[in-house]
Amino acid sequence: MTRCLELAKLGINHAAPNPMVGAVLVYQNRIIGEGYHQKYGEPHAEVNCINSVQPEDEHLIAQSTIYVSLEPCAHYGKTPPCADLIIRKQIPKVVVGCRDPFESVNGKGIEKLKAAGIEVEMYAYSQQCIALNKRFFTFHIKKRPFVLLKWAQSADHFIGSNSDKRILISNELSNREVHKLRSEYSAILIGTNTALKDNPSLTNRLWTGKNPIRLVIDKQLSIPNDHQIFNAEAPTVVFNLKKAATIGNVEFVKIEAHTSTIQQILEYCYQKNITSILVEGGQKLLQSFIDESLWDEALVIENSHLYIQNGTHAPLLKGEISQLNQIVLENDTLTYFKSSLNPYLLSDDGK
Ligand code: AOF
Ligand code: ZN
Repeated sequence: MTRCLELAKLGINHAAPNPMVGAVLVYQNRIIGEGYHQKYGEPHAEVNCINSVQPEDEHLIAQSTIYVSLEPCAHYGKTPPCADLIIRKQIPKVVVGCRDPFESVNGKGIEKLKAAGIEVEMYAYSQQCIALNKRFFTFHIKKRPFVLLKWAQSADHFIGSNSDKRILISNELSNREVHKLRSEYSAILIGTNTALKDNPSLTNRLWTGKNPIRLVIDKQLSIPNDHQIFNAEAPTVVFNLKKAATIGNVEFVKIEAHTSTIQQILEYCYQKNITSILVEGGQKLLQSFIDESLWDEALVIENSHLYIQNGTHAPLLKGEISQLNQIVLENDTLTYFKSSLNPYLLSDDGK
């Protein structure tokens, strides 16, 4: 199963909105096949695993055990059910990493295998498998995307100064870490003031992999057309009070004035199969996610040498939180916090 998880992680940049899944076929303590879910819409881990078996080993499949980090699927989606494939190949035993929370599967894969007389063993350390797919699990169980809040603060806990001059708080190494996150998350969200003040492009330039979809709140449509967020490098969604339209790579989504803006954004993401979002500011937007208890993890980057003394205070995490891990990169300390309101992420494994 450890090998399954290693394989699964290779799908980090392309599997979403699907989960990362790995599979290993074992005949008498020898691995005769391995595979993982490489890309959304393409074959599942079990298919790639079984297809990888060398012709001279094919006769062993019906005497092997298949390990899969997620319950084999039971539904016809973009691909046919993996449970059917396992039954057809007459694999006598399946070790399942964890149950699939997706409504069309959710135990039905396991039932199907058992009904066909296959021995199904549930992996003892299923939390490791769940943690790997924390975004996918949160999306299906909470019916909203996984939310990571991120900000950089000075040693005295300010995220910006009072002057118009932009102060660089984080350093090159921690910026790279953020770009890695941008490659892993499906979307990135900012508020109006951040867009106007910083004119960010929100693309991933310092890491391999894709750009996230850019989400911006601009209720009065005050962000100029030539701002970087509208460049052609990634799709952009503008949540506003005035119009619904699609112009090139920019979609304008009309929201209601009297309902929570972030609830409406999360609902939009759920409908569009956007399983995770990275919230990069500003202070008001981050604080509203905290106040509405709609966050899963927070990444706080603190520059230990910088004192701003006067400016915008960093958001304040409240409620039940715990520290996940900490990385020190030159002057910056990156601390990941976890909201204990997400019961599906009980373990810190797989981080
Ligand atoms: C598996 N093995 O490797 C993966 C599974 O649209 P489809 O056909 O690709 O189905 C997507 C769903 O299948 C996804 O939401 C999840 O429930 C499951 N993913 N299942 O047996 C795999 N990636
Ligand atoms: Zn499948």
